[in-house]
Amino acid sequence: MDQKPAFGCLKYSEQHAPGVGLTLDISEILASEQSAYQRITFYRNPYLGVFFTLDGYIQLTEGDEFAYHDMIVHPAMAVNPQIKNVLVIGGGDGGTVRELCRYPTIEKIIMVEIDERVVRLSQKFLPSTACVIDNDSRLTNIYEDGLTYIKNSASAQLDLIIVDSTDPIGSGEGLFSREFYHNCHRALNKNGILINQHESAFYPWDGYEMKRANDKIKSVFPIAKVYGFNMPSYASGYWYFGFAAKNLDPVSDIKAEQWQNFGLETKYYNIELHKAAFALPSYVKKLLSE
Ligand code: AG3
Repeated sequence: MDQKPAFGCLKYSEQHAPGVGLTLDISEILASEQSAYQRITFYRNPYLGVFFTLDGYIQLTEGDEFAYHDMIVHPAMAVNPQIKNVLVIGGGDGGTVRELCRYPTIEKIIMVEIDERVVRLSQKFLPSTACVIDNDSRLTNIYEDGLTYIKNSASAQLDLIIVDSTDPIGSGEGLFSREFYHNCHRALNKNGILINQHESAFYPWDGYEMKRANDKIKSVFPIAKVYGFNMPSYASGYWYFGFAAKNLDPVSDIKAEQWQNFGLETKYYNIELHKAAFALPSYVKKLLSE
């Protein structure tokens, strides 16, 4: 993390718009394989540390994963600090379950990841995110398609579902379907919350998917908002999660004091930022309301 940028070395480049992209120096290619579901590649960058891609899109870098994983977990926990029973779909790198495991009050976490290879490679090259996998008795790992898992799950049992998915292409596509959202609604109890990876708004192809997902979630859940956060390694540097619920509003129902009593140190998340994250730029409001 403290090395000067290198010149003339191997580059990783990802296109985000015509003529616009993100380029990272590669100091090492750690692994590259085609699993049953996707091409998985792990690299090292001298500044951002280890990063990995699935089918050519960056999923996380050690340098900025704190923003993603703080924001996928802590807002829901601040809205309902009584959450005990959690389902995570995707999230094979372990960052999401790492943050969940910091709450002593959470009793049970099931992580359903389609691709065991993502988990095993993360355990090898990303111990900073994969550290709780196989190490916390509250956590059960299941290697299955989240779509199938939720279809067969019991009704009204879960306090929280987190969908830490890839983009809606390839193996992640079903996790953006109306059928999937219906099953999530059924599996959640009356105070249940669904958090999902919600793409981004600035570039039109991401914005198209963001709106499509939001329209479907709005037709299933009475409360369906999105909230944003700064994510330097993703397209436009800004990304969104969805917050959907049957009953709890993400801003007016926040339990600030109770959350603060957990005493967690967080590098990105705090209560003031929580409220601000749900305030959207005008062009995003327009995109989602049209
Ligand atoms: N999950 C993938 C987020 C979406 C990435 N998309 C993109 N870069 N176009 C990240 C997993 C972190 N636990």
